[in-house]
Amino acid sequence: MATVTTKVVNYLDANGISAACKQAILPLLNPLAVLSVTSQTIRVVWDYLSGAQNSSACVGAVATFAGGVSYGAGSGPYDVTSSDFNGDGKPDLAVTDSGSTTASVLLGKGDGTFGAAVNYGVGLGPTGIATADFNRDGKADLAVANWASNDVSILLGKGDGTFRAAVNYTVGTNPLYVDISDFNKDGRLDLAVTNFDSGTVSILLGIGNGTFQGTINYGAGSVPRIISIGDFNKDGNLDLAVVDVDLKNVAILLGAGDGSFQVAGNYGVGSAPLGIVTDDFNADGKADLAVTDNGAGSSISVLLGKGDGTFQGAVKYVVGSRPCGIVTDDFNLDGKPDLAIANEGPDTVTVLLNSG
Ligand SMILES: [Ca+2]
Ligand SMILES: [Ca+2]
Ligand SMILES: [Ca+2]
Ligand SMILES: [Ca+2]
Repeated sequence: MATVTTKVVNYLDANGISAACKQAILPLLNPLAVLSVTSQTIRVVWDYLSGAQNSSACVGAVATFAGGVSYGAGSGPYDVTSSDFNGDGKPDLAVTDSGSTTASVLLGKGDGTFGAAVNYGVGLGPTGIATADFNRDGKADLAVANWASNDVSILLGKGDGTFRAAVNYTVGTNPLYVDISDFNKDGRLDLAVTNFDSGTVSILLGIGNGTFQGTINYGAGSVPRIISIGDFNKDGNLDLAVVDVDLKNVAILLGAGDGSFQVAGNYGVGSAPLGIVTDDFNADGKADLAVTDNGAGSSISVLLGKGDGTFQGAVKYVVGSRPCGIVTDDFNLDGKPDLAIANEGPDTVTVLLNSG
């Protein structure tokens, strides 16, 4: 990212947005965008990007994020993921209710609106949530990290928008975030979970039928928060970049390709790192990282990868105050990955267009 253009856009009416920013998500995904999760509601916008045919139209579309709609979820909605749970071709939402023991599913109507939430039992104080097809039946399933019960709930989708009863797997202390990939390259999806208060990442290898092998924990610093997955040393094995809010760095855990990981470096990224994404921002074929600093700096750090699992020092870009969630996508359709950052202070989104 040699140079960037900053475009700050106000979104929604600012009520309660900052509460939502604590989760490092801002999936500006087609065909809907989930902007935030407040104390009792989630807010979504529909996709203003689809149909944009040129860069100026598309950037203008980003600036029209003003049309937020709120939907009731459960108690203390924390994180959200999206998939087509009932197979009607329209994306749906699943939200963790951190103040209770449920995850809420809201079925999309395809016009940017959603039906009423249906709650499914999970563990205590659910935080992170992710979706994929764990049992390979073509129906989207859910994985939920449960902060207060120190486990992960797996809910297998029935394909009609409903889910089977949760099966729980013990992880570390206070799991916060869950992500999904095939770490041991057996074609079966696995889980990576950050354990906020045990300084570890739990890896659960999938068996492919919706169940998982026993949890294996890997040291990942002090207070791991969010994970971004990529192949940072270009060996064909997936690696982890783990944001540590206590050590104020990103830990790189290189994968051996068998589901095991080893810390291979740490990189300072500001005073209170929070959100992280990976992509090849400078088009050199090597995966890079972008990390928000939720502290006083009003900046994000971009770490350019060297392709061997190491990274150059952080280059900072000014955004709004207290940036939290970050996503990468090609917002102006020029083939280069851009960044969108939710700013907790002013309740804005900064879009950094990649001109590098
Ligand atoms: Ca499934
Ligand atoms: Ca696997
Ligand atoms: Ca690798
Ligand atoms: Ca790169």
